[in-house]
Amino acid sequence: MRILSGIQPSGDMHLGNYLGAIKQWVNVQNPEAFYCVVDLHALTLEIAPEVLREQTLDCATTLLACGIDPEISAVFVQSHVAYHAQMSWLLECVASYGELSRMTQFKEKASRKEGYRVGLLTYPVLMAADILLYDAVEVPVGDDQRQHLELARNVAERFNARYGDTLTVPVGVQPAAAARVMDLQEPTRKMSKSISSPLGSILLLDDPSDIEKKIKKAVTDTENEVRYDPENKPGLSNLLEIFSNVTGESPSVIASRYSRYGDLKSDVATAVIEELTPIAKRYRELRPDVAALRSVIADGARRAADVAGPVYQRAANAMGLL
Ligand code: AQP
Repeated sequence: MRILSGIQPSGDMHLGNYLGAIKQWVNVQNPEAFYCVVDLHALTLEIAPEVLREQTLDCATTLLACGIDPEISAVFVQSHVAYHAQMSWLLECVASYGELSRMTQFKEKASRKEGYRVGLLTYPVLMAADILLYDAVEVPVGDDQRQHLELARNVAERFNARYGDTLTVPVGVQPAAAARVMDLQEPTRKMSKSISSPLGSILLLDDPSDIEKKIKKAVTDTENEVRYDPENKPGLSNLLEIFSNVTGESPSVIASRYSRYGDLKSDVATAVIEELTPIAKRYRELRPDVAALRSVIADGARRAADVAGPVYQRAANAMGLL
């Protein structure tokens, strides 16, 4: 099945990226799956060129370390396939200013900085281009991307209504548990590369002792009943969701086995450490071989361009470009 998803090289990858997105990518990978490091998106916020370069390679390495097999799925860097930027312009002429300015992430990020970049407003259109260029049927993403995915669907439907049936309308797919992993210190906010505090996010390359410390210090509540209740007990429910994603059991069933927060935290820490240790090990093996990495992403870009080129052409023709 045709699948497309992406990740920004905007910082160190965390447990939310893995449980909400990358783990799903591994499970559904197939020769029609395209996974990209969306470096153009990372330019919407301040980022030093040398940092972006390194983080793009870090991010590609993480995908491989998590289990994406480049012999099966295509792993590539967004800016290496110029159709993304070209398609984005076509779609900017289909999307409306009003719908972009209503995006929650835009409002949040724009409110934090005066003189924000125009790309911060238009980035969801670039994301729509990323998806629609591949005729993606499914887009496995975390819950935080639900609104952007809806925009991609609306833009595709509007394009088709205006210019004839041209683009595939995709659906978003979320994991059963931990679709939105919350910050461990502020459990009403999602764990994020660009915003979370050091104690609030578990990084994929954290040492086991740090993972244990962060989970033990995770903010819960002043009650002592272990219960899955995201509204009233967001911190505890977040830990139960993480545990559920790792073990496959439902959060409520897990909760019923515990009477003390401390015991639950210990077991969550053990489960997360077991899940992440092989990933960190593989990452450390792969990351030094930059030539091999570059060869993987060059091959991925060729495969991506073979698919994206004809779709771009279809859209350009439909709009009347010569
Ligand atoms: N907390 C999360 N829980 C579940 N899934 C998540 N994703 C991100 N955070 C969580 C999913 O990871 C994929 C890549 O998203 P991203 O690169 O936008 O990740 P980020 O950590 O959110 O990065 P930033 O730089 O901090 O971006 P913004 O500011 O946009 O949040 C996506 O599938 C996403 O759903």
